[in-house]
Amino acid sequence: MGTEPPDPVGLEMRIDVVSIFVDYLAPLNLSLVGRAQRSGLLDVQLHDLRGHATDRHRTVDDSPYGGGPGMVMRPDVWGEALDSVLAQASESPPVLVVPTPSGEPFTAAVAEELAGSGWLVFACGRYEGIDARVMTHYRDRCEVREISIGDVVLAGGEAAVLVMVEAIARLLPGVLGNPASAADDSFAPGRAGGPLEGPVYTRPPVWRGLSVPPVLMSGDHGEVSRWRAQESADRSRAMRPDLVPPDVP
Ligand code: 6GU
Repeated sequence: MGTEPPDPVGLEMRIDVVSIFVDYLAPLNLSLVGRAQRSGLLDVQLHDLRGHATDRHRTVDDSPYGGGPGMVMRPDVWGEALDSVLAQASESPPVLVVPTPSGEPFTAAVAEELAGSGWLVFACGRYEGIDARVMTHYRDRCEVREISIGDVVLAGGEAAVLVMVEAIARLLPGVLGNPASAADDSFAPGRAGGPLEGPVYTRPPVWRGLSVPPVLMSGDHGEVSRWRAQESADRSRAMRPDLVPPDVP
């Protein structure tokens, strides 16, 4: 009763994450991404970078050539770690994703591109970043994407990996219970009205003196669609004028 194994489904994607704080990635076992793993659609493997350090103190960083503040992650340690992940080879090499505030912006289009790859390897930097020769070297062996999740600086790539993996996993076939719920999301391709989703309401019909807009209870689907498109356009203009094409008279 309620203990039957889930229906067998095919593996859609493998994700490896290399980090010095693998515990930071524990939330990948929760919610949508955790469910995708348990149902066999997604295989996530975490790897401790320090396991590839060679000295007694398991050092992963050193001071920057040319001077300056902070520390840089050593290429030799990263090389050992990534070689061991890449050695678990499938037919085609992975896309190596390096989260960094100096990367290309993470967008819905980038998430879709990455969702089309069967194997992603995330290399989480900390401190001032990873020695640039690591990215140069692996560009000869696989596709490398240096990606930023926004114009803000995080302490390391782990929180960015949580963001990217959740955005990518929900695009994989079978991961969302109701695929229609992705179709009218903000930033979904080809959305009508405007790029941002408007307000949503549920019961009760009056809460603390506030009513649900009557059009939503009218039963007139055409009116509801027009109202939602208008709300979406108004919200987009207010919140993200950069996304709204200028009015052509
Ligand atoms: Cl992907 N990593 C770090 N460390 N900081 C960031 C970022 C990524 N995106 C924005 N800030």
